[in-house]
Amino acid sequence: MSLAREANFDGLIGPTHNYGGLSDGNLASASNAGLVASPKAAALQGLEKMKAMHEAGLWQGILPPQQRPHLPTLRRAGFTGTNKDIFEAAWKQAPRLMKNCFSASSMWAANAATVSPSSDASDGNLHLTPANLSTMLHRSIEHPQTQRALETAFPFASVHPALAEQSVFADEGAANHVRLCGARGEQGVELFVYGRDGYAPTRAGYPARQTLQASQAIARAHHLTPRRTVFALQSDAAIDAGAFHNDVVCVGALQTLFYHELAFADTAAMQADMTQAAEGLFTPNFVEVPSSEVPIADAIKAYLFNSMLVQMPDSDRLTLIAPLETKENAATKAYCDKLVACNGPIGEVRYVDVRQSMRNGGGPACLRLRVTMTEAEWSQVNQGNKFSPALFEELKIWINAFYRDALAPEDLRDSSLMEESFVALDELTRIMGLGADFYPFQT
Ligand code: SUG
Repeated sequence: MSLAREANFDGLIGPTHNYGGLSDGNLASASNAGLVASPKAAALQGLEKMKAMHEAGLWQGILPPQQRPHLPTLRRAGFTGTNKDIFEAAWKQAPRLMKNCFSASSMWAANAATVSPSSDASDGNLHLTPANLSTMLHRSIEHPQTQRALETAFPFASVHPALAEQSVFADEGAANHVRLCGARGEQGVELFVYGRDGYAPTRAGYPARQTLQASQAIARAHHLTPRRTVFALQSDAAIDAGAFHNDVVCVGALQTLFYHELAFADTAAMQADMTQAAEGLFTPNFVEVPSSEVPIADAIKAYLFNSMLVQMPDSDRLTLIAPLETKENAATKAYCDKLVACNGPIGEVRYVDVRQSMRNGGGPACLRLRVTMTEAEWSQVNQGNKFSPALFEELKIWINAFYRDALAPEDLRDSSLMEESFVALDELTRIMGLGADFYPFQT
């Protein structure tokens, strides 16, 4: 067994963060559409969360934002000429497409990829598959740049291409994937949670974004051991209540799976399958939150489960890093108080302010991609992708210099936003050591 730990790689929030109302089935995105966003406050909130995790002694990484507007998508849609020509013609002829090309959605790094640590893979490699995010237009344009970002950050790992961009293979990454284990560097059990069979007729209600076929393909590509791999169906009730990803109603770490009573279509089967898959390795600890204590509407509004479940150094119980909204909701606050008072696996709840992201349906867990690595692997991660106090200071100055305090929907029509964003990202490639032609606008 090699020493291994879990790192959180957070998506640095980009300069075009705005409330576009682009995600059907994501209640926060729909209800906050058109609000004035603050890209500066958003990026600083994200950065403070990273700092807090780093200071707590956890491994912390950073993934860079993507180029927005995404001109390659506009070129594929027939727009030609200079960047400014494309910008102006696209706003005139295809304003909805343009709004999609402006989203800073790559901040939600839990959707960047599915990750399997080397201890789970029979070939002994760390595997990452960028998510095709094919259900939502604004997210479907992320994966080529995500792949580039992951190859840069993890030069030693097997970074696979995204799955076929088609409904049968719709994939949303780690937001629908949980890994449990006895100890980080040991063989674990990977739970893939899907919302639909890709070959079945489309269900009524909100879209189910993850298919069984996508999950199975990733498990195969990652060389996972079938008897240590579990597939479980999300419940329609959860999706229709606004759980567009499973991580809105479920989070797990080490032996503990913390989830809402309504998260799974068949909870007893999920428990039995997990217990069987973990046989000889560890005993899963299921912490199920009943609707009678936390109605699903409160769980989703307050994002209780979209928390990070981490083990702080020197602590034998887990810590839940929850959004402030969880503290402000009577039902979720009461539940958290009870959770830490009893002698269960979760011993502490800390609250963080990520309100700018929350208004688009992205809590603390959405903002990070978990990557379990050995110390040898961590030492090979690109230095510029690792959080450090010096990088924090440099990024804070960079954000304060380039990001707007306020961004209203009509501000997206101003081509100077594109220009200043590209200047900012160009500077970021230097700060993070990402190489000279990292973004499409640089080539
Ligand atoms: O895909 N919101 C994101 C939120 C992703 C949250 N991630 C996890 N649960 N892991 C989404 O729906 C809204 C963008 C807008 O409306 O402007 C958005 O894309």
